[in-house]
Amino acid sequence: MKIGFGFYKHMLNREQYDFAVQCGATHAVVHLVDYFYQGDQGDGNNQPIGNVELGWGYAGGTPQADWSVESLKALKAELNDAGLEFEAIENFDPADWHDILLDGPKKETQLKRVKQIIRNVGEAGIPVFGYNFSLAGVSGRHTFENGRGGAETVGMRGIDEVNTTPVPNGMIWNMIYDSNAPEGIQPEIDHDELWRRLEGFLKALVPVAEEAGVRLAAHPDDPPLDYVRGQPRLVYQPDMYQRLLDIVPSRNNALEFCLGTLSEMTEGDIYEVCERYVKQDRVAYIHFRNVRGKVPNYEETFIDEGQIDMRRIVRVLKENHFEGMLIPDHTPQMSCPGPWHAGMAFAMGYMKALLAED
Ligand SMILES: [Mn+2]
Repeated sequence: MKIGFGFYKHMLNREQYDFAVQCGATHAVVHLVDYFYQGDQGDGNNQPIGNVELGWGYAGGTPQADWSVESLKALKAELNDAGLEFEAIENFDPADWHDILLDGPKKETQLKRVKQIIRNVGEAGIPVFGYNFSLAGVSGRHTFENGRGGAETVGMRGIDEVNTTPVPNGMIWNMIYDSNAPEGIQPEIDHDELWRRLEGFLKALVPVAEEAGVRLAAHPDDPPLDYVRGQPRLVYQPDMYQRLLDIVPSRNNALEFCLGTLSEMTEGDIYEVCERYVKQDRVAYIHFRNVRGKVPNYEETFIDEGQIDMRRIVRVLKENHFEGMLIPDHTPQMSCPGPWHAGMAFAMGYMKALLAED
């Protein structure tokens, strides 16, 4: 197995790459769009864009991601030079696929655009592309000082207004893609309609991904509730991942397997769930993190503090010959001058020790 490190867009520099390598990372996951935070302190996580709980502002003010082959190859060369393999990109830009998610008028144009992105990613030699087919995105959580030692972490204490406030027109994935959209809220759709949209997306994209040598990897819904902000969710119980895989039976239709989110779900045994999907060879990579509780009452924890026995997960992975990458995804913040980096370094050291065991 490989140990990876995730870089947000504003972290794409040599100091951050060196930090990751010092933590034991050999592989990199890159976000070319900063969804959550725009930090200029270098510690990844300290300047929220917009309203943290109700959604983040777009991106109108930040440059669009550059998906050209040259730019991707240049980034790959930078990572390689620092000693990292470029294993995956995580997430499309809402500007590139909002009408695929919403079944809007630009859907066909945007399908062409995301197909070209996948071809470019393949041509640059990047083997995995993670995505989350979601309207409301990651939203509706609160921050608590509930990690060990009072560490700051995120979670939920029941359903409240941040989970039920409808998504306004012009917003997808917490980001405003059209600031001139008519006032009002997005029309509510049902689960069948959302699955129909996903089916169209996968049937169009997976053949392109196969040809490009790229594995599309789906993240489950975080938090895994049936509805968030008035819109349905796709994968909020472990079995729903199977439905997604069965739409197009291909190794290139794969999973960005988030242990934390899966363990927050109200059904399933996390070890059996892990074994079930790894056995099918459909797990592209793993968000290796821990939580305590189930939706709608849970919190993210330090890697050794939550309800998942991470050592047992590693045993399941080894028994099933999983060869892919693990990344910490996110961790509680630690009380020191580098809260985000300290949390990551702690998780990385723990992972490295687990993988070194027989
Ligand atoms: Mn995750």
